[in-house]
Amino acid sequence: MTKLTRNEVAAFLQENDHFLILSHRRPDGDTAGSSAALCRILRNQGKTAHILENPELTERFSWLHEGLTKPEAEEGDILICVDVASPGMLPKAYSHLAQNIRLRLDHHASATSFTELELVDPHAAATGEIIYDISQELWQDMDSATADALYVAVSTDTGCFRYSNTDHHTFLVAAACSKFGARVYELNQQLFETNTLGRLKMQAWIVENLRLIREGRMAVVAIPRQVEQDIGVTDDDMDNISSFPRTIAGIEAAATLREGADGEIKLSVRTIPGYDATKVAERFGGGGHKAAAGANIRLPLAQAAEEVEKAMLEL
Ligand SMILES: [Mn+2]
Repeated sequence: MTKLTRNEVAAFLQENDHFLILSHRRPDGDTAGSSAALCRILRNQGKTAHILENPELTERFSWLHEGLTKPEAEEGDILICVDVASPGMLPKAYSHLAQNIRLRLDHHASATSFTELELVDPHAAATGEIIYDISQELWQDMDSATADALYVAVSTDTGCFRYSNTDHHTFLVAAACSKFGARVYELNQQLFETNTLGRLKMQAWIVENLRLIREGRMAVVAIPRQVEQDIGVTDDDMDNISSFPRTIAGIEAAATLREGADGEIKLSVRTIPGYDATKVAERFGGGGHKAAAGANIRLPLAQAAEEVEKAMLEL
């Protein structure tokens, strides 16, 4: 595996053609927005570029990929993945493509190198920041659709610029997005200022059912699938729900467990500076960032919650 600088990635993109961009499973705003922005930047350079259709993309972010996707990889495609920390983060349908990915653009501190080339910058709050830097090597201008996509990437991974990963470069990218026509107000309203009734009901359930540990400085909440079904929440309603328990005053670290349709437990850990969430996630084969990390656990929900609580107490 060879590590590339932003300049070298720009040169690689200029020298090649026929790109296919992959996003991660349970796509969030960063992987959806970064893949859309990269695809648009490449097309603006006269390249042929597509995003591989992500079967798990939900309504919240699917508009970003409109007109940019194709259903499968073709002979000769140059595969690039964005915001993908390990082969396990690829949608299951595409795990066989992992070994053919040429370039990985990512910002996860805890990650597994699996591509021929990579640019991984853990200091970037979002992969969108890296895409922006690369775009500056290729295209000083930006159209409004690219600006929207980059704004979604950067704003969602920083909780609308509130998380500890936010720095001057994050704002610089946001400022550029605004300058080039990103619908900042509309996107903020849509992504951060509105809640569905289902999401609020789920938050109420979490408040009633979370378990406080370490004298109330930590919380663990385990959400049975049946509860999600009874409340009637969608995946969009649950987007980044794991950041919610951490917003309760006094809570410094929170773990949220969700039971998937296949029985697999999805763990998400959120912490304030001074803690390392990856330490809990890595215990279960996952990873991520210091402030936000996750893993998939193959245990019954109650047992998984117990194991997670033990790991949290060791933080
Ligand atoms: Mn990200």
